[in-house]
Amino acid sequence: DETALQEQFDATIAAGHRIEPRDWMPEGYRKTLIRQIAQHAHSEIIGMQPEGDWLLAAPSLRRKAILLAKVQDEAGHGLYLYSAAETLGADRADLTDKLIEGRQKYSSIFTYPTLTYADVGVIGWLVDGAAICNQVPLCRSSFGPYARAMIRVCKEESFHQRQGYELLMTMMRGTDEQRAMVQDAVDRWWWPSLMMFGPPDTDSPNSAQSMAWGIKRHSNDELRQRFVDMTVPQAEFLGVTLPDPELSLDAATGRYRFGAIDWDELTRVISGGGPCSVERTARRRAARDDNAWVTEAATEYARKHS
Ligand code: FAQ
Repeated sequence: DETALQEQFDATIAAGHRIEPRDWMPEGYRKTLIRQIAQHAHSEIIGMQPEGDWLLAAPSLRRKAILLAKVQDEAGHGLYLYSAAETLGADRADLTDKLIEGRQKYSSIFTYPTLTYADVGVIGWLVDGAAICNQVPLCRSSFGPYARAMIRVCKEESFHQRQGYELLMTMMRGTDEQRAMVQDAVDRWWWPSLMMFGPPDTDSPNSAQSMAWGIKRHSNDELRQRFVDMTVPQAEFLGVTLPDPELSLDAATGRYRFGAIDWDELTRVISGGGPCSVERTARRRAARDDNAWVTEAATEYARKHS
């Protein structure tokens, strides 16, 4: 009966073991996972757009090959994650509809425009850096398919982060104009990168339950702090200034203090008011509609051969 199943589920979570798709799980656990995994998948797919905008304007064949590989990796991550959501009973086409209709979210970070090629480097360094901080603990998430997907995704994210940093190092060794481009990109992406970790713990409605279920392993603020601690020395080595006059090392804790985040901006962006919000979903809608014939043909082919 239900009580025994619930007890078994609780014991599995308490022992740090994995919940697998065929196991009984509370409806709230299933719904929370579908919400988070779908949002994560949508972020990967929408996240192809800001960098994809530079594919035809990459400064060299080498940079183009690297960027093409990275954007393709993001498509792969999205498909991986949609598959994980399907193991919970979600339907992929339905998830895409929800994204396009604004009923499901994607990461706030991808509503910002990429103005110069330095933005490609800064996305790799800061955005993939933040993604790694957030996702490495998800490799230990209590839901098996999500945790396993994260292992591969994190390996590729590490490569993405390194390519971004290498691109920025190259630009910093270049002309004054190139160094100014890097600094300008850092100025624009720093605060939005901190917002990727979500609202502060005092204002994060899902965190407590998600942590009790072992879906999330650390709070939003804890991961944000780790990201700052990791990134400040990298900025110093690179030779850029992070746009926060309050950033300072707390000698007692060894952690960096940082200034106040504009939470109104995050709220605005999450509710569809980001600089490129309209453009991002319109493009995803066009891709779905223009390519519908491919899906239909593939489905019909599969039907005939089954
Ligand atoms: N943007 O109660 P919480 C990548 C929503 S990395 C948009 O704290 P939760 C790699 C949240 O969904 C980016 N929405 O929520 C890449 C909730 O709304 P709901 C993707 C946000 O879930 C790099 C509400 O606010 N990574 O794609 C954001 O416990 C380069 C209340 O918040 C992931 O998705 C935000 N920043 O914690 C690709 C990681 N923050 O649904 C291309 C997995 C919060 O109740 C290029 N996800 N919200 O209406 C997570 O770890 C969590 O879902 C959090 C949010 C930490 C994002």
